[in-house]
Amino acid sequence: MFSDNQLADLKHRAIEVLKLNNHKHFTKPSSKLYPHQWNWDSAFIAIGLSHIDQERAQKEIYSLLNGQWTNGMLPHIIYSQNNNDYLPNLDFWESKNIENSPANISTSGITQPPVLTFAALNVYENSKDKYNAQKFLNNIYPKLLSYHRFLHEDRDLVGDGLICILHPWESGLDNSPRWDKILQNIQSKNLSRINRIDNKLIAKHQRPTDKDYELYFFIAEKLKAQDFQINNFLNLPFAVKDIMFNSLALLSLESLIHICELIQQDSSLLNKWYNNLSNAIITKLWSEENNQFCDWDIISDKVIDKLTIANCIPLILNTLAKEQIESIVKLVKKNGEFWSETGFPLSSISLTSPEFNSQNYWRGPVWINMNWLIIQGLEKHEFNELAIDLSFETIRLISESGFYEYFDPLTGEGCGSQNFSWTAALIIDIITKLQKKL
Ligand code: 2M8
Repeated sequence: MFSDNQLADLKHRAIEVLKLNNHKHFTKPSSKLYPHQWNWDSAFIAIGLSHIDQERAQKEIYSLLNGQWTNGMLPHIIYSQNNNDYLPNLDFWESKNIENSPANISTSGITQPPVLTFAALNVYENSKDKYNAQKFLNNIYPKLLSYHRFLHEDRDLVGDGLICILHPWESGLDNSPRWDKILQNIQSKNLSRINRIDNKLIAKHQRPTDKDYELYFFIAEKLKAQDFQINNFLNLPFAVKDIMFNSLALLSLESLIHICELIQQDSSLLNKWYNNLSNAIITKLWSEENNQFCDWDIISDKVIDKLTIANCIPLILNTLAKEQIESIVKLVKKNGEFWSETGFPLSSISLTSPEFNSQNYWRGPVWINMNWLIIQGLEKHEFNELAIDLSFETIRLISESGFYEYFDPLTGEGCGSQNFSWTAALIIDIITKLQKKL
């Protein structure tokens, strides 16, 4: 379907995108729309970089960890100074006033999906200079451990082993319809109008609504008012056991246990967290009624039963039952819920869902990190042919449309920002692995 030269050429173009977005020790998600360092973006970016420049991949992760708080929290944004072209800007979080935050770095006060530890292990595995990579793992291990302690202790709000997110931004899938009901139920007279920058750079219909933004700021203000420390979750506007976040935390924990073996550290505490989280995902976030994994809203104490690609991300886990694997594979294959006969896979929500919108952000478009995670899951459970088909469709989409942030699943049209870093980084990973197989 693609010649060796075509694959090499696309990879070369992807490397150029990462060069373009390189900023000192990290890579911006895109140069104008996202001019700072983002948490899970950097993890995906480090995976791509690990194939082409080990030193830079390691720097990407060191830079992210520099923003870590003393309670282990890894912020979703680490701000570069002197750039006020993004909202919320660094002053909004007032992180400098908070004891836990790093002294000389401005960060947000919330986190993002935990891909970092998985990425760090990938960087080690893809490295040429293993001596240096081992040193890297030794250096970052205490920070990774404290990060996971934060997730498994501070964010296990109910005490059942599952991690809670406190803001739609923490999910990474900001305006996913999974959050609609919770956001609709927030009754407040204190919503302030936000003078947005994002929708002046990108077509309005491709971004969240003004109301979404008002609610995002409102929820963040509430968290800020309590210094991002949670005493009573019932007072929070938003608290969810997010199925994708928990699956990524388990994947990352598995990587941390592996890192422990590589650098000869004791992993007994990690094994305890692993067993708790793994059992909790399988028993508490699997809905027999819907025959799918679901999120849980802890404030209303109710299941969230939307069907989005996030509900399929548990496929990356080792610990699923056969029926659970089969039900996800049925959803993600061609002519399933996310891949139409004539379109491009995988849409971010079910193509038949009433909320489906082919160009609006996380409410329909294809995102390359979602395809990439599903490819990892398919490979893990040996659906190799489907993994290769999805890899080639992802390559086709980018080679026809460019390195966009997201894509219309019906037409393939590129949406959001151009020259988007994780699109470039993950296609480097996909192509490199295909080149080894073919
Ligand atoms: C998007 O989120 C930011 C807020 O964090 C935004 O819309 O301004 C999301 O797609 C998120 O997952 C991503 O990490 C971030 C940067 O690419 O952009």
